[in-house]
Amino acid sequence: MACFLGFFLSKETEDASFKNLYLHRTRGVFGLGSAICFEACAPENQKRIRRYLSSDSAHIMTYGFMDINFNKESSSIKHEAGSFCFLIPEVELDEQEEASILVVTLAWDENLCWTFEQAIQSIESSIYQASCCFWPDTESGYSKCIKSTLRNFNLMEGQTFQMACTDALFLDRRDYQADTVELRRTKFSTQFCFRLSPVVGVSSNMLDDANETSYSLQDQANINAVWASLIVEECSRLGIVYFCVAPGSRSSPLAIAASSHPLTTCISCFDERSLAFHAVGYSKGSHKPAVIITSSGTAVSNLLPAVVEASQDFVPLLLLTADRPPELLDAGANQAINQVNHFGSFVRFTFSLPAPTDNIPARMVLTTIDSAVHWATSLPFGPVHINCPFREPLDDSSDNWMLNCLKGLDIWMSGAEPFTKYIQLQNYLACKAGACVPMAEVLEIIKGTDTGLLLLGAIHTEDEIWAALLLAKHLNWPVVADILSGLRLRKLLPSLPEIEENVLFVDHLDHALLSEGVRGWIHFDVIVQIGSRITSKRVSQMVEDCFPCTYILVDNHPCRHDPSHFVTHRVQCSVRQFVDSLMQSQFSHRSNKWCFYLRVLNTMVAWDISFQINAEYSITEPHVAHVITEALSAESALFVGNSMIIRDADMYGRSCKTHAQSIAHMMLDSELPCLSIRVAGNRGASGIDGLLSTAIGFAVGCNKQVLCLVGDVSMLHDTNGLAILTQRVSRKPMRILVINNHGGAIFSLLPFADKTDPQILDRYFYTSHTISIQKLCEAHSVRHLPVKTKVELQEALLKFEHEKTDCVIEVESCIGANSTFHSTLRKSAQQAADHALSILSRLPVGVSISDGLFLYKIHKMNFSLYRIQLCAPPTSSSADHHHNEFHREGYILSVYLEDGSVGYGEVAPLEIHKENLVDVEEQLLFLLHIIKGIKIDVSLPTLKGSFTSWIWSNLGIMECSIFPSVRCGLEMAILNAIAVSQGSSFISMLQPQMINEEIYEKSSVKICALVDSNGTPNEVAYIASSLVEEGFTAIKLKVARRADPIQDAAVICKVRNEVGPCVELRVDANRKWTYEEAIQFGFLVRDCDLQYIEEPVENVDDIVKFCEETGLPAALDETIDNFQESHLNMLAKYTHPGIVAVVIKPSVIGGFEKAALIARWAQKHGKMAVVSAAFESGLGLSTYILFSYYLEQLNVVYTVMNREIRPSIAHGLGTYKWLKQDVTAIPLGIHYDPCKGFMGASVAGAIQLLKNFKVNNNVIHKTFNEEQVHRYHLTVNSKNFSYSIKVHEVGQESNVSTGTS
Ligand SMILES: Cc1ncc(C[n+]2csc(CCOP(=O)(O)OP(=O)(O)O)c2C)c(N)n1
Repeated sequence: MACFLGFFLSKETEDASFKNLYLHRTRGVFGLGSAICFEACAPENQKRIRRYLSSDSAHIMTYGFMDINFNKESSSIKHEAGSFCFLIPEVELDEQEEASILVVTLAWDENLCWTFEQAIQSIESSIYQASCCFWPDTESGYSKCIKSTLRNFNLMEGQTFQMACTDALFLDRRDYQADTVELRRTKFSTQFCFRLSPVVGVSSNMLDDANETSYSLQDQANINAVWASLIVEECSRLGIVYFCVAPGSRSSPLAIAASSHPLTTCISCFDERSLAFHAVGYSKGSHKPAVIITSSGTAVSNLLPAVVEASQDFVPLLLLTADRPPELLDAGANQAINQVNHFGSFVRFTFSLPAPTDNIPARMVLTTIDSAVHWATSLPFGPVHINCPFREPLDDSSDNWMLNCLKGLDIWMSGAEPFTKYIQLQNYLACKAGACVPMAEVLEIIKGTDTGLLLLGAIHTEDEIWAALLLAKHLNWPVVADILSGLRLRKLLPSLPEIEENVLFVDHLDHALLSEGVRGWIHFDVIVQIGSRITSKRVSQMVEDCFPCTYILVDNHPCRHDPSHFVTHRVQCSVRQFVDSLMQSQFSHRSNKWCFYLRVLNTMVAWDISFQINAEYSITEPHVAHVITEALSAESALFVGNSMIIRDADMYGRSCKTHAQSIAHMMLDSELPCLSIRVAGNRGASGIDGLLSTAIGFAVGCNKQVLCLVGDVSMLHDTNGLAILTQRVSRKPMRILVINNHGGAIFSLLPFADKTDPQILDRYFYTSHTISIQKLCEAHSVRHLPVKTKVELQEALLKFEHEKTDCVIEVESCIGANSTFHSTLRKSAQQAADHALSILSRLPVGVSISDGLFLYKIHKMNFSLYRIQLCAPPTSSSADHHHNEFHREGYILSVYLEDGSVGYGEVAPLEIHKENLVDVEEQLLFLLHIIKGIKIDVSLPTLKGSFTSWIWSNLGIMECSIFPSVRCGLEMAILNAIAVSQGSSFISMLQPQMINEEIYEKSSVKICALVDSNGTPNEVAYIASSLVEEGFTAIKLKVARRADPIQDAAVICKVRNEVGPCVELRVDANRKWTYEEAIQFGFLVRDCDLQYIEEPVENVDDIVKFCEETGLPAALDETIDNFQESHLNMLAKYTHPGIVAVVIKPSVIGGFEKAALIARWAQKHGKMAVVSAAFESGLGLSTYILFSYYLEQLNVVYTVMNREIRPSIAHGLGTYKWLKQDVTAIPLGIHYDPCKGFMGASVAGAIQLLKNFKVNNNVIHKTFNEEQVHRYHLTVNSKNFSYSIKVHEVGQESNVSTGTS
């Protein structure tokens, strides 16, 4: 019984080849070893066979051939009728559609030579062999690949074989005559190989050429072919199977050998430069060298750019350049140049072979390859060059050669190993865990670090990415992850929230460093950098600025990567080795405060970047970088081109949440959760050449769905990459996203751009063009999708994520707009960083944040129901105007901090709110109990998503569950409480960088009067003119309350007549008109110079149409109250210049944070952000006055940024006139401001009111304090399960209400 047998049957009906098997892309049966071998020999064999087959082995299959006689001694097979050779494999792997079945069969017979022990050993070796075949990356596994068997066939000439299979019992029952045994031709027997001994095998059309069933060195027609096939075979034995073949005649022996080898995958391109970059990409993706075969002459020179990139980025490559033999060099022969040492210092090894001859032992060819590959794959990895001269004949015409040049190759030929194996003992073993002195020193430094930074540069494998993450967690240092680290564009896993919680990624350090304050403040005493390259110049500059500090650089290559010459410790090892050596030590976590500061800084800059990008209606280049993570899954990898896109991705890329899915969804979805995204780029020499080709190679090498981002000039530089794209060699489909700004936009951001003649810039820097990328794609039959909007981009990325074809997505952009937007982003981020710094610098002295990141604790909260008298019913009310008593009800919240400070807030829903007083009371009662003991951190007043996340993470309330008026009141109370605690004011909380009591003293907020418009035109006009006399310069009139718009128009015309042209007149239709009515009104008041018409039409989709048709300005009000999804997404519909204002009622839209977001959007788009009250008391109004003032200050920033003049805006706080009574005795300071010339609310007055706020107990009807709460766990045990409910029992004994949480 022999144990070397092996076979493979492919089930592929289309495109089956042995290569597919090797690349794990085929289904089939794979067998190794023979548990039992059936041969037509002595009859006693049959008896023996029976012993192994019992009735329950009916499903065991046997595989083999009829009519062959296999002679083990001579290792040969003969055709012989009636003979056969069948086997039951020891290890059989059946790759089905959905499942893999592994069968192991053990058979032995003590009476024969096949003992139990031998059988076990044989099985072990078969399993080992199988694992090597299927996972060829395992140690030396590749060389054992069964494919090598194909190389050593020794078949009878001209004989064809048909492989068959049957179940073992069937074979056993019959006498083995071909005509009587009913053998099944295996349904997939068209492709098979069967190895009978180390040197004998049978195969069908596994080879590329279906007719070719055998191959041996002796068969080679001439010595060129012998050497070429030795080179290719040795490469394949070394695991190098990806060949990039450029056309040419001199290289034909190599091209033929590579393309006819069963193991190799070949790809070709007429352009050697693109092809070589493709090889670089493959090597980057697979971490194995690709081979490039070229003809002689400039074909070789064209490899240089890729060789330079490979050399600089430590990418292994093998260049096989065909050459003329020496006698044709320097003699005027065609296409002959000096190719020796052609790549100078950019290759790690170079050797010029002699022209093939049988005078030299062929072993020399093998040792040359072994040596070259050793150099390529030893540190520092890089390209190697073997120059290969060939004499004619270059085809496979026969030319005698002496077999004895193969002397010494017998063992090599009968095995599958490379000729020379290089063995390296890893020196790091000796240096583990501080055993070596320098590493001990590094450990000591890290242990003593106060403020450390972990800088992650380019990291190339998933394992190393995980190791880096582990290190970040272990050190608890802030992390700055470069775009090439794989951890910059993270996917946040709901199942692993602790990663983002425990590791502080300072993703936006680059933009935070735009602030001079931050640059002066930031300092690290130890920096550990993993991986050599850092994309951000500002981060690199910061590292320099930290000097003197300890700067430890870890990378496995030995080269100096220290352009600023600051590295103090250079650790040469892999990331894993470094992390392993550090994991055994414990480090104290001293820099809590430092981390907290950086977290606040990063969050604020991140918020601003996101805001600017999301609030921009049109698609921008930073937007592409910002959303790209959403288009990447566990199956994907990213290839980033050079110039702007890599910088944009590094600056504006962000992590994104993987969608929370239902269990059922998760089970059906094949997508695995992932955290990191592998990212590659050509940063060795940062060329814009060959990027497309590299990306395609990377896709082949890493076997992932690659998304490639490139600029248009880069794409045009490498359009021949499209020719490579159309050859789909065993890779997943790619998405290529080209940002077409019609030139090299990066130059517009350089300092000289402003000072250079635009024509010169255009021609010699941007190289502006109008080349159609679409037509280029068409020419190459590549799918093309143009993208002009954000939505189109999202759809295009999604659409092609699941399609099987490659595609080019072209995003339209423009150099000028891109440059302006980048500048806006930088300014805005810088302000955000300054803002963060001013918050942090105002932390009270002596505040301890060692127990976390919190400064205040809420001691308790209570709330009181107030009822105050109004002079008239609110304009929103349907109350009877003839009544003479009108009231307003609401709640005053009091939030007490542990230090005794109290802050007040108002919750007072009206008819315009969705919630009413009863709903609010219920929610406040709930809050009363859960808010006790909750901590508040200093970043809460930033109003940049801080409240939303605080409410969710501390109170456990989802954003959509808290009533808008409650949230508004809560924010008001908390901000006021912090202000009291800090001895400052609500306004200083929002803009700590601007605290200046003197300025507040002089400042006032312009107030717009509100007129209900009841009465005749004359009556209304009279009211309006009395308001003007009082000092008001802005009046809002309610309209759409009369029988038809003509009457409303008459009132407005009359008012305008009466108040004169200088008063700002606004009208508010509250969506009460049909489109036709609104148009009718609009035309009638065309000449009244209205500042805007608020919500003129009932159908909000008609508002833009209204502006266009009437040419009148409109404002949004109810529209923003009703937003369901992201505010910025919804607002994107209203960027039309006809919409000139947004009226923001904080209590209706859900608080100041949302109000600030909408106001910022409005200001960014040049619209007025008008704060409006909803008939709140003096408490709410004073907070709104300060909030309006805050928005005015933000507006000034835009005014400065855009060099435009924006007049101050009158805010909708005229409702104060309705207050006959108030919740406080302190009066609101609203009066005519003679300096400004308008009716204004004093900022200092509002500050004072809030500071000295005391509730007027006369208007309080009921106060709600914390009731007795009885907390306990209720455990419920049922038959099959048990659960526990946390119960909070609230209330009196007699009136128990129960809630669960
Ligand atoms: C081979 C090479 N030539 C020239 C350069 C200089 N260079 C850097 S960026 C750039 C323009 C790239 O334009 P594009 O690909 O459209 O990207 P964008 O600048 O628009 O982001 C050039 C010419 C380079 N890096 N590499």
